[in-house]
Amino acid sequence: MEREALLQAVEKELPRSRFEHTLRVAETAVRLADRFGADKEKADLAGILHDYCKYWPDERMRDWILRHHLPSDLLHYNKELWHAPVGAEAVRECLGVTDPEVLDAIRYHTTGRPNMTRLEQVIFLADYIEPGRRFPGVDEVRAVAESDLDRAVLMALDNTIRFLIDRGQKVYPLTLLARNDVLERVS
Ligand code: DGI
Ligand code: FE
Ligand code: FE
Ligand code: FE
Repeated sequence: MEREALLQAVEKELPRSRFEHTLRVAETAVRLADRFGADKEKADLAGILHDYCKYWPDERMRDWILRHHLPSDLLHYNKELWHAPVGAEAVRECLGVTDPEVLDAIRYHTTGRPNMTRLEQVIFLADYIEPGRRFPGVDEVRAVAESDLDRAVLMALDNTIRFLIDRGQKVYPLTLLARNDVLERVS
């Protein structure tokens, strides 16, 4: 599918505000890719597609996790995590996207993981800092993202983990592993 057709397919799945978030993530991801040496075309594609399943009903996502043998431990964690791995499967099956780097960037855009590729970091960070985001602390992450990809990813992970702890919520183990890993790598 061409970019324009993919955009139309995504637009059909999302409310207007979420579609606009998607466009801002793609734009931000291309800028970050340019800055930190990731593939700009893949960053654009992964940005466009990353939230493809965000508005699928929980039951439909649960069904995909089971039928497609996605990690079933996800079912015991926040439902907000499901749209990322399900999204990777869905854009492959429904939209014919085959690039494994793009699919992994979608798959890990919410949790992160240890040893993230540059493209995965770029999508993870673009989703966090796109100009529509208003989290506490996001401006500090935006400033660091001007020059240090690992450190900006670490700050985003720290903020998210703190946010979850403050609300008494579970943290998915992969997010903790991602944080430990990037902590070791920051300069
Ligand atoms: O889909 P978006 O709203 O654009 O952003 P996302 O895919 O990063 O977000 C989902 C939310 O998931 C994020 O605000 C925090 C929440 N969440 C719940 N449990 C976890 C988690 N995020 C991470 N990284 N790890 C968790 O265990
Ligand atoms: Fe998301
Ligand atoms: Fe299948
Ligand atoms: Fe998003």
